[in-house]
Amino acid sequence: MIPHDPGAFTQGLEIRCGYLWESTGIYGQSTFRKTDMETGEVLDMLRLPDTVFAEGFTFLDDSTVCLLTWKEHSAFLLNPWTMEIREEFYLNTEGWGICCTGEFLVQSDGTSILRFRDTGDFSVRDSISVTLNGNPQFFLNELEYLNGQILANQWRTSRILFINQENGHVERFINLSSVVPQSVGVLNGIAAGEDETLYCTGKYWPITLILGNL
Ligand SMILES: [Ca+2]
Repeated sequence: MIPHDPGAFTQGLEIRCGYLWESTGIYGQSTFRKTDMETGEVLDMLRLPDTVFAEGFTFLDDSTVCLLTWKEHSAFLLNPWTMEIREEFYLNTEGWGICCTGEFLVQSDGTSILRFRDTGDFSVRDSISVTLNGNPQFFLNELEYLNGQILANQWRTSRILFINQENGHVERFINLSSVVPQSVGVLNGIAAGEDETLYCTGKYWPITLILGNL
């Protein structure tokens, strides 16, 4: 495990270019952060406008981040190296989590639906309903894309779902309840390293867990 800012209301987590990147929420406190992969130290930070509640984010390429907002129904494009906002655009849905398959952006909105958006104009190209044994899985939150599957942590649970991107079926899930720190917020934040090692953290957690290859 590695240290994590216990004041961070974590909304998104991703590994890119040797750094662990994070977004945090709450009106007036929302940030996008570059952190050290071994120490968890915050190396650089963008403070977002007080009027937005930041949610998940993903990299479109090494120098472009797409970061969602919650009820503002908008998203920002950021430069993670200069911490500058390039553009804001509107999505017409709540933003919860987001990941990139390379071909599409995949976005959750707190329901059981995942939308596949064009990486150029962000229009909705497709959507899937996520089910486990035929039952819709609600409150899909932070996302990660790994080996053709979409990983989602489910709000208010300690579960990470492994979702088939073609049909929305949950092919398996892991329950982290035995390793989640006590007396802190919910699990939120899944990141995969280049060697496919999974990391996860949560809202106000003092640590980021290194889960390994699962
Ligand atoms: Ca992620």
